[in-house]
Amino acid sequence: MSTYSNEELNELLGHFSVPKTKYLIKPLTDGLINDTFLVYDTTTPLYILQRVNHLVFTNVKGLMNNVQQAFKYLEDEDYTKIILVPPKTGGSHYTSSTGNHWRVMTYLNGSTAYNTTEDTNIAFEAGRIISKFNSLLRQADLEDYVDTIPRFHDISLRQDQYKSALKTAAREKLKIAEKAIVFTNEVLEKLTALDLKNLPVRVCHNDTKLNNILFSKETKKALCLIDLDTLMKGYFLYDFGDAVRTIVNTAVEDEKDHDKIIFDKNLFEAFIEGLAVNGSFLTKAEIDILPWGAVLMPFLHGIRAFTDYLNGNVYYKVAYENQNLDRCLSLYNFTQKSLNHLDYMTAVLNEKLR
Ligand code: GN1
Ligand code: MG
Repeated sequence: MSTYSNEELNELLGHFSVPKTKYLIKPLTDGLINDTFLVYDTTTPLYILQRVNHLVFTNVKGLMNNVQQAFKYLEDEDYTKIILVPPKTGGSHYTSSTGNHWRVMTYLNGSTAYNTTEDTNIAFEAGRIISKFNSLLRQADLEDYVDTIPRFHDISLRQDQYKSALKTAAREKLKIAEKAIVFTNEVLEKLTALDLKNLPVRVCHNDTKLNNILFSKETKKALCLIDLDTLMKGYFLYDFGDAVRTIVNTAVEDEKDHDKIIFDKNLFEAFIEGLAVNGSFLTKAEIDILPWGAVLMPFLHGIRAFTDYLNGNVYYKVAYENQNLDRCLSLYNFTQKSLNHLDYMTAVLNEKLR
């Protein structure tokens, strides 16, 4: 993350409609793309200040349009609202003299997020809030949403990017990643054969990992989804798969000890029961393909991390040289576990979601 002093951050925050005082501003380091800070009024966290990475999100205006459009529908007694704090000059974000785009949101005090869980109540709550989110957005008009990252979850695009990275990668990297290359080719064959054309296009979150869900610290109820940057048109199986890969897998995304990577059936079933609370919006064709979402999404993130490893870590933030390879291998391990559980997932979905 780029480094900013407390003074610089306070100066940036001063461009927004917030009470004038000196805030304490601390970085949050979970995201891999944007720079995120938590703003405290000495001890109470009040706002999130964020720099949108415009190298990844080249259409910041479109992105902010999508977020604002969606906020109109994300109103419900079972869904906690987050408010975008406008800049003093109007609009949705502030562009600094260096060309960086900043935004401010209210922070939900008493909320928390989890990278992984072993708690079936959390898995249930995650399912409930994701289906609430998707069902609230059914009212949205697809035409109002901009494709800010075209073909974001398109496996053919990720395949092409991977193939070009292979061509330029250093030979020793190819040697280290030999097994991963074999697995990539095997799974690509299956996933590029999937026919998604008949699925309904919806406004999706497109990054529904567990740590993008806020929970109440006190009641452990899910409050809402955060990080709406990739909110755009998509298929529900994307949101489903991202949730499964982070809720049903009890290990973190870059876990090196693959013995810790488990497809936990209790968590899966609890998650589906949560989905079923608002689940009637799904069509038969969507339910039928959902198990493949749990294969597609860990694989897709795996191949993207792999590609970035081959390219020399130009996209994701990394804490050490081979972190993208570790992400890839861990995500591929879970992909295999989802492949082994396809029939099981179909049986649970048929029992609980129809
Ligand atoms: C990125 O920065 P973050 O964590 O919100 C990525 C997602 C991946 C995620 C991996 C725009 O999201 O697709 O799921 O890393 N976002 C983008 O954890 O590439
Ligand atoms: Mg994200």
